Amino acid sequence: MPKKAKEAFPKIKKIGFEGPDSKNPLAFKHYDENEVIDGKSMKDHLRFSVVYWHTFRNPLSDPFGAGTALRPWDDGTDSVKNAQNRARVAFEFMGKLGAPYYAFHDRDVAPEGKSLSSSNKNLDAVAKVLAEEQKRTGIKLLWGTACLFAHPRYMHGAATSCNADVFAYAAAQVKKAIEVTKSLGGEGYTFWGGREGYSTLWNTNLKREMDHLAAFLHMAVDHKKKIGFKGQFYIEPKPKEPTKHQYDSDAAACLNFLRQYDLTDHFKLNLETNHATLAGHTMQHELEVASASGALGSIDANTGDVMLGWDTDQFPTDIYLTTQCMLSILNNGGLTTGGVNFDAKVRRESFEPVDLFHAHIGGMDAFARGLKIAAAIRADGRLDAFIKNRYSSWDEGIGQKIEAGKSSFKDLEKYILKKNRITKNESGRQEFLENLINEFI
Ligand code: XUL
Ligand code: CO
Repeated sequence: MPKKAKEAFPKIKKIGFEGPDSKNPLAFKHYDENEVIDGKSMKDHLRFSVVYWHTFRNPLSDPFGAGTALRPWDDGTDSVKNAQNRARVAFEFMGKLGAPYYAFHDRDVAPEGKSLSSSNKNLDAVAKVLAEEQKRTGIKLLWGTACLFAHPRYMHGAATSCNADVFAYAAAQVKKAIEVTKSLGGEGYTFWGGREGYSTLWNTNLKREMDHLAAFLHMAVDHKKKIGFKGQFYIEPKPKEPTKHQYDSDAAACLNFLRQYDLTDHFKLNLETNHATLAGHTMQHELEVASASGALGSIDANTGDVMLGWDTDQFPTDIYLTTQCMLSILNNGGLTTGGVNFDAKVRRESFEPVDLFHAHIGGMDAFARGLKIAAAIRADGRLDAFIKNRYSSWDEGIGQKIEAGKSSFKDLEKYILKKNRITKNESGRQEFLENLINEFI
């Protein structure tokens, strides 16, 4: 029988849907998990997920000061017992919130031991509680991952370390993390290249490091097959932080890497808003790039701050952003194995436990609105019809011939010399379309 823990949030009941007129900060105004949009419930469209590392492990420190987070259930030790208790608290939180999924790094849920085998033992001991709590609540694991960046051994990277022993250690750690993810019924496994990059090229053999990263991922694919893990593998792009340049810098770089090393069949992308911004892209750009290659897998939902240039990992509240995300996702056929995973943390000043609820409720409502708006834009059809018409010269005549691969420079020269004018060149109507989108927001 799973142990019933003392409630960590005794004053907070299950968060319910109260509709847009509600003034209750502990209620959803827009996310009604049962509301059906385009034939699917909101719950199934959005597949919300809570991240263990920020929500339960982030002390809310910054480079200038200590952590401020008040977490009364935490006894302040790095013991397995404390980790097990925290796991039960996490499930109380997720259950009350109504999030169907969660995600974790091995070292968030269980403490690092003095040796790899004691770390593995700690992980097994906490995974046992995670399994019990998953069973009790019905909450599922969206994806697992390994923390290959916090311990000093990974100072030069993990799979791209200059030291082969570190590569071996990382491989063993990932092997275990995939096995634990499988045992918990995880629907995916994410590779974010924590320190897979460089701080200076003066000391770096870039080609050799990229080859090693590919070898590492091939071994992960082999192990996945060997143990029969059916979850989806994801790569999560990020251009910098902690290193100056991360090899998985953006969606296009990841796709190129996967193609170069013959890994495209085994990976999809897990795209994160604030990582897109750091790369100088919009999230919409990253989603469209991934989608164009059939590689849009999952999203880490957060946002940066326009005035700050680093990875602030804030909860997303901007309806334009969530609309863009959901439009790309719906156009891509929805999230299948992936989810909307809140890789976000409350501000250092928001140190009370209730702030964790406010933050997630806000993010879930913002995505619910984005979903409804995106579905309405699609049902309206004007945006789609505009784009279709914009490319209509490709649906007939010379355009059709080019797309079919049946023309050459010589043919095209002949064609245009004869025609000697260009037809169907119309306005891009950006302002008109921006106004159209605003009709729905
Ligand atoms: C770091 C980041 C990670 C990954 C998982 O910026 O986003 O938390 O999502 O390793
Ligand atoms: Co992330």
